[in-house]
Amino acid sequence: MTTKRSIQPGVETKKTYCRFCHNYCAMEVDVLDGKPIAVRGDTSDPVYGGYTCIKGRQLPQAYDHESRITQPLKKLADGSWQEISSGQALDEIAEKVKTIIEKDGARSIATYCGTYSFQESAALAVSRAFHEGIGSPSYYTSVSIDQPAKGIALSRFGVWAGGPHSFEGADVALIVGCNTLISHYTPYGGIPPFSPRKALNKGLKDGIKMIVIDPRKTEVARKAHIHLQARPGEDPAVLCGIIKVILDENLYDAEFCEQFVDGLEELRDAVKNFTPEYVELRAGVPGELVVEAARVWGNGKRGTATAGTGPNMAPRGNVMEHLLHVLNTLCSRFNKEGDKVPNPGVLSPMGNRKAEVIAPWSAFGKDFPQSRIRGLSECCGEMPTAALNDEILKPGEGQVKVLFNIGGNPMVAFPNQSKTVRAMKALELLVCIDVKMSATAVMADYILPGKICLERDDAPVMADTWFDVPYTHYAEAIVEPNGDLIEEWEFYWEIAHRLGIELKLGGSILPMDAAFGVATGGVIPTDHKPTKFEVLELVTSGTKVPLREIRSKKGGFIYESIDCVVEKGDSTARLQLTPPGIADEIREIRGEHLSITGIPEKDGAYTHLLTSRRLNHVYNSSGQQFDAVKEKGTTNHAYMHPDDLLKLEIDSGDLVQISGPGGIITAVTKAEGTIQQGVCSLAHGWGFHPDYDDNENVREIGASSNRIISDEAEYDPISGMARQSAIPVNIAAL
Ligand SMILES: Nc1nc2c(c(=O)[nH]1)N[C@H]1C(S)=C(S)[C@@H](COP(=O)(O)OP(=O)(O)OC[C@H]3O[C@@H](n4cnc5c(=O)[nH]c(N)nc54)[C@H](O)[C@@H]3O)O[C@H]1N2
Ligand SMILES: Nc1nc2c(c(=O)[nH]1)N[C@H]1C(S)=C(S)[C@@H](COP(=O)(O)OP(=O)(O)OC[C@H]3O[C@@H](n4cnc5c(=O)[nH]c(N)nc54)[C@H](O)[C@@H]3O)O[C@H]1N2
Ligand code: SF4
Ligand SMILES: [Mo]
Repeated sequence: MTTKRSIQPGVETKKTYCRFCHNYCAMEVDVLDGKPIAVRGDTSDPVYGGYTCIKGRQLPQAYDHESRITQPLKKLADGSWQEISSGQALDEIAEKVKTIIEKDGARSIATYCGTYSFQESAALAVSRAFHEGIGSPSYYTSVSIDQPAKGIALSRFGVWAGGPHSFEGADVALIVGCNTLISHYTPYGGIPPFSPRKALNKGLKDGIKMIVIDPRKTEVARKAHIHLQARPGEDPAVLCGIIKVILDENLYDAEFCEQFVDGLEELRDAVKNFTPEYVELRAGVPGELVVEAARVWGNGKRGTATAGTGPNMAPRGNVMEHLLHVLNTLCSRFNKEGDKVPNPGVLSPMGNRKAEVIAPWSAFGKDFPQSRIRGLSECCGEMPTAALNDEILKPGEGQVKVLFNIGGNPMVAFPNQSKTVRAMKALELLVCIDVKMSATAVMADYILPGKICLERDDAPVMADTWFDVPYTHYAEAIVEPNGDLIEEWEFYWEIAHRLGIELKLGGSILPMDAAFGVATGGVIPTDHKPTKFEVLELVTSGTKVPLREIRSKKGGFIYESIDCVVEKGDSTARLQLTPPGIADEIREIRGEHLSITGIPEKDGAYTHLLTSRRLNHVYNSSGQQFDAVKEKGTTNHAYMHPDDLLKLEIDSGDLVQISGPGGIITAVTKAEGTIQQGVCSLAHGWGFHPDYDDNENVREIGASSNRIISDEAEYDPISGMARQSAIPVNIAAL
């Protein structure tokens, strides 16, 4: 894995990939005396071609930044921290866990896997195995406060086993509230995020027409042929309007629908009153532009409709995601029999892709472990994170007493910050694996310092089928660990070992994973500690290329020999355009009372709708401590239209008070001419902890949007997710 360079005596250049975010850019790192001294994109990588961003370039600073925790910390009775060894910390934690399981049952032990559990490639599989092993359903991840609607919609709709069209080769793309150029996030078929500007420009050059729905003229929207600058939260209405045109003008694939689809007539009836005039009134976009969007979409041959976080976090995310499946299905934007599947996955098990439907499956409801809160249940294999605070606070059988917070930051990520404070305080044991003293770690009983990516082995398990070619990359640890550190999977192994619990990796959780994702199999040895490589071999069991072979390559590699063509199908299952409840929900949306300006009356009086967004230089609450990032800004601005600032008689940069259903924050405004009037766009993950900051130092630390979001005022009935975007708020000058 090592190539010598003569830049400085003793410096070795090693290949790896960045895991600051989920984009996994291939990198070269100069290492001196076991420490990283410089990073740059690996220009020889066949997928990334040298691409990096400002966040990843901070990895050498992240390695020994003054904010980094390098020794396990235990909180003493007087609130001070004591440095202890990881062995002692694990012994004490295991002892406490054992006592609490005996006293309160296994359900009292909960895990919350935050974003960095997704970057450590064995964390999810092993933490899940731990919960299976002790018999605790209290397993939570950030997915249920991100886009739980994606899993819910698939489970109700069914899946086309041949897979969706890719961006490459498409002539049309419909992108709803997803800003890949900044977030490097893209759902199947969206803009490839690996070097996103290059991929987008290539697509445009090849003739792709993009339709973007976003209340902001985002970096992606600026490249669109049609930008529908719809009012936040009104995506279901816009999508129903588009579907109505597709159906009315016969722009759909009737033959495909006849063969593989149920519910066409009921759908037609449900959307019949979403006329262009109605959509214009309701969503604030010209009706003729909606018709044009429908025609551009419907007349295309290849391309996928996808959505990002914004519309998923607004109300009715489940319907919104469902309507995207409807659009893709009506126009049969799928790989058909004989088509090549660009990437069936390298770390995923062998298996054929067929031109057939995987039937809908049950993913939530009465047959699953029940939440004790708001009538919710486990959903798509995990409990609803928006209800975790209440599971901690509500006494009685099943009350959560212990929380392992793995690479997450509930204090700024969970809705209703004041409730999160109470919940974290109520725990008998809070363990955080983190790299810095986060707003949540400050409340922990134990902080175990995690490794940064350069210090550990990983394979891009999560991204396996995201690449648009059969690409993968095994990254070995390339620097010495800077302290007494622990990996996320290792934490669970160490506790399981001390409790004598067997860690059995399960199969795929959803049929969707079996079709598109990675399987896990085997038993992790409990009596002796396996290496990370051995664990990853188990996590990727059945992989198309042996992990050992992948490890032996230098850097990322495309496995050209993996060739997958969609075979003839034999299943009789059908995709469901209107599974139970969907048509009624669409009619319910149409039945909502609107004011004369088109705004639904149910939200009452408010001055603005607050929307979520991402910022280039930080990753949620990560990165704010680095010098180069601070130069980009030390606050998360409240972006507003200049005319809105004028109405408040303030200038860009002045402070405002934003009051929402869950509380009040102060924020620093910034004028953005291309944002819709009446919208305020604010990134989450900023601010700190109400016991330590009081909205005063917002220019230095930013403002927490979750301080004003309520988990109870409005939430999704299936996932429990709070209204995290398109939130009615009142904004006043300070
Ligand atoms: N209002 C509102 N709420 C939201 C959202 C929103 O848009 N608006 N977005 C939601 C979404 S999409 C998500 S994914 C969640 C995010 O929810 P979380 O994952 O809970 O939040 P993060 O801020 O990403 O927390 C990451 C934590 O990991 C730590 N960390 C950084 N590097 C490492 C490392 O190498 N190892 C380890 N172990 N830890 C590390 C950081 O210091 C930080 O404390 O928030 C959700 N909440
Ligand atoms: N640089 C950077 N990258 C990140 C992150 C980060 O913090 N910084 N966070 C990571 C995480 S956890 C995730 S989940 C992904 C998310 O990735 P994306 O989903 O691409 O996130 P955003 O860039 O916020 O794009 C969401 C868009 O939705 C729009 N929007 C808000 N409300 C609505 C609405 O009601 N309707 C419509 N149509 N649009 C709406 C916003 O204006 C915004 O442009 O990004 C990841 N990548
Ligand atoms: S986009 Fe940036 S942070 Fe994400 S993996 Fe690439 S370099 Fe790292
Ligand atoms: Mo996320």
